[in-house]
Formats: sequence, structure tokens, C-alpha cells
Amino acid sequence: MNDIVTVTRDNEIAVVIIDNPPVNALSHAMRAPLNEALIALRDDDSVKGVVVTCAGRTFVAGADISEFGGPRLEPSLLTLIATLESFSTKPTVAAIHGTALGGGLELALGCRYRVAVPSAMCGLPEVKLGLIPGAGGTQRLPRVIGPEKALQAIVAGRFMPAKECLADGLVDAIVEGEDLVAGAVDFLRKAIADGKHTPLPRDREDRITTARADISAFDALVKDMTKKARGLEAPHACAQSVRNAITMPFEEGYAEELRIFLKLLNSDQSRAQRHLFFAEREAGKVAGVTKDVKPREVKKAGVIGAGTMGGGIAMSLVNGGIPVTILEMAQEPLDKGLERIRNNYEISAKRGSMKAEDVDKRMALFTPTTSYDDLADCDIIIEAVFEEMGVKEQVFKTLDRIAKPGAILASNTSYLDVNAIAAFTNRPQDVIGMHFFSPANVMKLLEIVRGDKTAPDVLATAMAVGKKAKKVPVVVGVCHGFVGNRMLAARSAQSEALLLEGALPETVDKAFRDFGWPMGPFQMGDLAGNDIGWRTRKSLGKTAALADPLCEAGRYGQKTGAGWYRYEDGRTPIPDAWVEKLILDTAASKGINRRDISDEEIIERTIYPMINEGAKILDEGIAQRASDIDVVWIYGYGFPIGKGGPMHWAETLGLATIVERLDHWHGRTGAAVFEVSPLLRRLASEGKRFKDAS
Ligand code: T1G
Repeated sequence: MNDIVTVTRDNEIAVVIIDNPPVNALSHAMRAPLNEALIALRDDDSVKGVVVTCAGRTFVAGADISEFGGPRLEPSLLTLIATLESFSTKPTVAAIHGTALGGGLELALGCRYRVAVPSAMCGLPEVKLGLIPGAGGTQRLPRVIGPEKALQAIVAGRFMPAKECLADGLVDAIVEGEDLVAGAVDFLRKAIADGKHTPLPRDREDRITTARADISAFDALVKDMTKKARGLEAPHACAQSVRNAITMPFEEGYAEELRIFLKLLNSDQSRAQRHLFFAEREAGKVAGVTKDVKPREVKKAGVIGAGTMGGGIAMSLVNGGIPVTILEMAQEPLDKGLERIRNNYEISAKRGSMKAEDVDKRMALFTPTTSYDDLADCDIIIEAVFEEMGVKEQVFKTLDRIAKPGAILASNTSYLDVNAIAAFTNRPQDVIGMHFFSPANVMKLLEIVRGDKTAPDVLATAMAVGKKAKKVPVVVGVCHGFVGNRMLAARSAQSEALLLEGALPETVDKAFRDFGWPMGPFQMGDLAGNDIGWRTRKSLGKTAALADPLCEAGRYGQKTGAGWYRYEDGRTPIPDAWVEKLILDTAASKGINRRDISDEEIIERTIYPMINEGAKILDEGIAQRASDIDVVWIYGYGFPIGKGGPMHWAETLGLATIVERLDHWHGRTGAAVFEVSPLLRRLASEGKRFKDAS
């Protein structure tokens, strides 16, 4: 077992090396020996300066998040930083590679100097965990780079590249070449020889005096930075703590920061966001795909379909650096598709989210074609053709004939049976589902549908391609709608009943927005197009008392200027008397006496059935773990991150409560969607959590 902290000497300079894989997180096992080593070096007169650096791939990436919620063990990070700051005349320097994040950057701010390699990044991303920096970051960083820049970095949780850190004074020098430690030792020797040491970050007041004089500009920036907080506490708390660095003496601001940090540490929102941090990483661990399963090489991809989905998928692959041959059977839709892609890139360039000169570079990675034969040398081919099994059969039989051996054949189907699709080929082991979410070049979720015969290395390749395309891949099993859409069906099963019994689209959507969703189901339907569901219902021989007449009246949603709402400016939903009349007349024709419907009832009759369906999905093995289901809903449907996903939120609420209310609504309505899953009932009765199910 290697030592977590070792000390080497370069004459009068001591080098403290932290080695705590995988990211040198500040676990207690690391803090104790580090503090001892620093105290010994401080008190050793033969030592004139100390370099603090890390082995492995990165400088300290923060506190050990897995320790949160446990006892706070001394030496804390605050104690460590106090030790560093007690090196009065003996200068210290943090030598940074990889990412100095959270407590790691706070540790570095306890040093007198910081040097970094050109590729290094620094950041205080605690806000993404529902926290604020809890070891002086909101008090020291404003004193080093100024309160406005500190506010922007901390509220956004942004990683700052080394060049920017140098320009802002957060880093004192960039160390070029191979040897960071040698560079840091040289830097320190020069600083010692110079004899004029810069003040510690905590002692620099010059960078905040102007803000102290007139805080209105800062407050205006706070308003701008926190307007997208959408119900999350941490962004506001971050801003308040940085503001305290302007208005309070250091010690007071420091104490207030710790108070705020500890309060957030014990909040449901932070527990939810920390859950999601690990859930996203867990989702990348797939049964049967161990570390020694190597992905197949993907140098070239093929996409069939240049429509909204196909074009978006092709863009996300190209954005990940994978050249794409894009196929349409006729020139006109192909040209239209490429034009839409170029237009999307030009809009991004105008918005500044990509460089203008990159538009042509990206477009050069597309090879348009109207011939299947041009897909023959692709390593992976993803079809985004019409959602109809007959069409899929055509496509996969053709692909089976033309694709090279070992090519991965993927379907973007959103609910069809991937095993049946694989059976159209003689290579079912190479067939997989890759369900992107629209718009595919924006939405991060990628459901990877594992067929019964899908080979492990095909799974590993699809995961790797997904990550390269900057997606969050989650492996799901074969069933109608996989995980996301199957639970979405459960969430909307009671929508019409709620309208007929007394709600209106705007009251249901408001209850959803108040819950934290970006928008409610009716506004979402108008955005996606109500005609999609209408076509599916007709193909399945099903009807809907309200949605059918709505579509028969041509009210598909935004694209037709009206749906559940009317749209005078094309996008702002306005409650519409036509819809209210349809609801009232239909309810009357069914002899329903309408009544007031509370927000609580709306949530219980939509979100609770979704959780129940999630329990069934877990029980059937369609999802590997409950946290995977949370990741699907956060990245695919905008479930409020402050609630951690449907399954985490259910556990926070208490599974017994969910079961009691599902039973209540089953008694009231008899609707199948309220029939409690046996797994959910068992876990609730045993006082267990979903993770106890596996
Ligand atoms: N604590 C514990 N484990 C961590 C960790 C952390 N801070 N960071 C990463 N891991 C684990 C992760 O779960 C995974 O484990 C492995 O390391 C590789 O991570 C007091 C309170 C550093 C940019 O928020 O952003 O300091 O799955 O897959 O893609 O103010 O990890 O292998 O078992 O993400 O190369 C603030 C969080 C903490 C940084 C590397 N710091 N980490 O990305 O690898 S709070 C953060 C990251 C704090 C102070 C406050 C990324 C990374 P496993 P990975 P990566």
C-alpha cells in the first residue's frame, strides 16, 4: 500500500507528494498525515520552502464527497489550511496538474503561491453538489481574482483553464515542459531569493475595496447569475457568501461561510445532488462489461436519416469528432438535412457557443449520400428511420447485407423491440438500441438498449461512442418504451382524468412547474406535437376523450399555433376558452361533476404512478439500479435536480407514503396505473430503500 503522503527534499526545499487515487480527494486518511507532514516541515529550520503536489492524474479534486453526511473528523480541511497559513516567513507553493477543484483549490489558496501546467484547470464546483465552498473559497478567491470573477466562477461552478488563472492572478506561473515539481522548486527558490513574498490570499484586501465602495454593480451581477437557479438554494447561498467577502472582515465571512456550508450539507437538495454525482458515474458500470472488455474501434459512423433525429444524432457524433456518412434515399431531404445542420452550427456560432471558423470544419466531417453502399466501411451505423417495424426490417436486412463484418448496427427506436430488430439480421450480437432524445444534438441522455444477444464489446462500444458524443449513456433492457418513455406513459395516464374531474391544462402545468419541472405535460405536448401521440393511439386502436378531438381540430400544438393552449407569438402558452369548453362539454357528456383538484392530488396522480412504474422496471431488470432510473429522468426529461430523480425523491418522501397514496387512488379510481408494484410494497413494508432490492 503506497503512502498517501510522502516528503522528498531538494536541499532546502521540501516537496510534499499526495497520492490518494483516483483523484487525490481530501479523505480523512489523507488529511491526517498531510497535516503532520506540513507541521514537521514548518518547524524544521533546514526547510526554507515547501511544494505541495500530487501523484497520479490530478491535483486534489476536492473533499471526499463519499465522506459527507458522516462525522466531521479532525484535522479538517480548515485545520490543514490554517497549518499552511502558519508558515509565516517560509513560502509554500501548490504545484497543480489536472484539476484543482473545491477543497483542492481551497488547499492551494492556503499556500502563498500556485503554479500550474498549461493543461491544468481550477474551479469551485460545489454548487453542483448543492453546496457552497466550505473551506474559505468564497472568502479567499474574491481577494485573489476580484469579487465579480469569483462570483461568476463559484455560482456557475466553472472550471477555469490555467491560462485564465494566470491572467487573473489565481496562478502565479505556468510551468512548461515535463517536470512540474522541478518547475515549482525553481519558482520557489526564486521567490525565496527575491525575499519579497506576496501576501497570503486571505490578507489581500486590494481586490475587494472597489466593490466595498459601491456594491450595486456586484448585486446586479448576482441577480443575473442566479436567475436560472430554478428553486435551487446553493446558487443563492454561493452569491451571498461571496458578497460577505466584500461586506465583512475575513474572519466573520469565513465563519459565516462555514455556517452556510454546514446548513446546506444537511439539506435534501444537496443530498439529492450528491446522489446524482455518484449515480451518473454508477450508470457507466454495466453488468458483464468489465474493464477488460475493450470497445471496438470507431473511426467512422453512418447515420440513416437526415431528419430532426438523424441530423441531431449525426451532429452529436461529429461534435465528438467522429466523421459521419449520412444517408437519405433522395437528394432533396438529404440537402435539406445538411442545410438544417449547417444552420444549427451557425446559430451556435452566433451565440458564441462555438467558433465561427469551426462551422466549416464540422461540416467537413459529414459525407452525404443516397446510397447504402457508402455505409459499407462504417464501424457503427445508427438508423433513425420511421418508427414502424416494417421499415426497420427493411433497413436492418439491407444493413446485414452491406455492412462490413464487425460493424455495429444500432437502432434509434424509442420503444420498439430491439430483439425483434436484431432477428432481422444474421448478426444479432452486433445489434443494439441507441435511443437519443430530441433534440439529439442537445439532450444529454442516451438510452442504450441491450438486446438478449448483444455482445459485451458492442455494449462497451456504444457506451464509449455515447461518451465521445458528450452524452450520458444509461444501459436499459428491452420493453415497450424502455425506461424513460415507459415511465412517461405512467406519468400521463391520469392526465385526461384530471382535466375531466376538474383541472385545466394550466393548473396541471403550474403544479408541475411548482414541483420543479421546466414545464408541465400539456405545454410539453404542445411543444413536441400532440399529433405524435394521436398517430400512435390510432396505430394501436386506442382513443383519448380529449386529445383526439383536440387533434381532429388540427390543434397539434405550437407548430399549428394552438393545442392545449393557443400561441399568439408562436411560443408563449395562453389558456384557451376553446379547450376549456371541450373539457367542460366532455365532462358533462360523461356525467362527471367537476371539483377543485389540488396540486398535491395532481402530483400524487402523475409522479407517484411514475415511481411505481420505476419499481416495476427495477423488478423486471430493465434497469440495473434505481439510480440509473434517476439519471434517465434528470438528463432525459428535466426532473428537478434538487430532488435527485424520481426514485431518490420517493425515498426522501418515504416509500410507505407512496404506497399509501397509490392504494388510496386505486381505491378511488380503480385505474391500473395505481396498482402497487410487489417490489415497492415489499420494500415499503420492510422500511427498505430501492438499493436494497438488488
Ligand atoms: N470525492 C470522492 N470521489 C470522487 C470525487 C470526490 N470529490 N471526485 C471524483 N471521485 C471519484 C468518482 O466517483 C469516480 O469513482 C472516480 O473518482 C473518477 O471520477 C470543502 C465541500 C475530478 C473532474 O465536485 O468533477 O471539495 O466511479 O469518473 O471524468 O469546499 O471526478 O471510479 O468509483 O468523474 O476523470 C468538490 C468532483 C467536492 C469535483 C475527474 N469537488 N469530481 O473526472 O473521473 S466538495 C468536485 C469531478 C468540496 C470543499 C467542498 C471529476 C473530476 P469511480 P470521474 P473524470
